[in-house]
Amino acid sequence: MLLVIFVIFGISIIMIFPAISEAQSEQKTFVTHSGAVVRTSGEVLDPLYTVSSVEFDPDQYLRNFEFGRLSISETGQTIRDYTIIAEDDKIQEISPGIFYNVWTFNGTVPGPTIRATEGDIVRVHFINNGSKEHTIHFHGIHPAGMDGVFEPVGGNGGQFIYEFEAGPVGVHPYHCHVMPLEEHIVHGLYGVFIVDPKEKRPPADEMVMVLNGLDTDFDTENNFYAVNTIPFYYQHHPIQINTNELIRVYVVNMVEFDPINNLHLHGNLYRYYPTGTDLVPSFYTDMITLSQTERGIMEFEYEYPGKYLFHAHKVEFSEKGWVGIFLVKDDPDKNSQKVEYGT
Ligand SMILES: [Cu+2]
Repeated sequence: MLLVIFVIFGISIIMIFPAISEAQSEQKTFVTHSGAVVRTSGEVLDPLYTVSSVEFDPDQYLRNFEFGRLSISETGQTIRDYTIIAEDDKIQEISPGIFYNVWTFNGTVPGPTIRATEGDIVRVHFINNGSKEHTIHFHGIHPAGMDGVFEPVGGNGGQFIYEFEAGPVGVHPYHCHVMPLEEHIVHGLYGVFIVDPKEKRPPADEMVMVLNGLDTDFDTENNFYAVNTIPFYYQHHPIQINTNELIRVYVVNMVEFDPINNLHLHGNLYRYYPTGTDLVPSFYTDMITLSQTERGIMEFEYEYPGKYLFHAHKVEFSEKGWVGIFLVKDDPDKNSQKVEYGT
């Protein structure tokens, strides 16, 4: 009987105040420049141009390396062909309810991690499907004409082929170099380029961490910080590793606006190779400091299982998203599944 009264009461409330039940799922509706309609109950930052949105999986990005399409030159040199497409009209939900207009290489921020061996011919087929001019500027050694600075590639299908010999050994960023540079980088046009030594580094569980920030209110200060774009992602989805297994992290700092960033590992220390150019580590530490595009390789093993934090020791950054967890599992059989690379 009581239930019936409640149901009748509930229905009459909805009949008298129909807006109440709708208000809870109220959505904003936007008409984009292309005429498409977007609905969201979240905030929308920066103009929307299209409805295409980014599908970015930080778990997948973490251990994904692109070795290119392989061929051999007449002189016997390995050629690696990659295709990178720039776009500047994607929408990404970078935090629950926060939608941001990201500029992407191959549809994501960061763009693909491309990988070659020292001395290979790297050939990047660049297509600019954005509305603005873009380029790819690789850090490393290459001819002036391949530097991605003075030859902006026009939007709406402009093309350029970057070709150079991979080197030096290490981990290098690549990014768009069109002015105003800050805008092009902050919106997400960057990625990682790894050059392996001819005699490979020891097998390891390898991963890429791009430290980045998001200025969502355009006041040239970051509102969010992250490792691999999504704030707090690896805190909610800990990175699973094994005890006594060699872990190798390629870390690149792409945070703009803030002069420095840093990386602190809990319950452990790592061997650190600045820029990865030397095969002998320079430091044994739990703390590195990185300025813009500074990068390096960290190597470590965990002896004891459990959860360990890694984060910016600049506490403001970690509290705004730049924090993660390694979940170390005791799995002695895992050694047979070590990641092979350089093929
Ligand atoms: Cu650009």
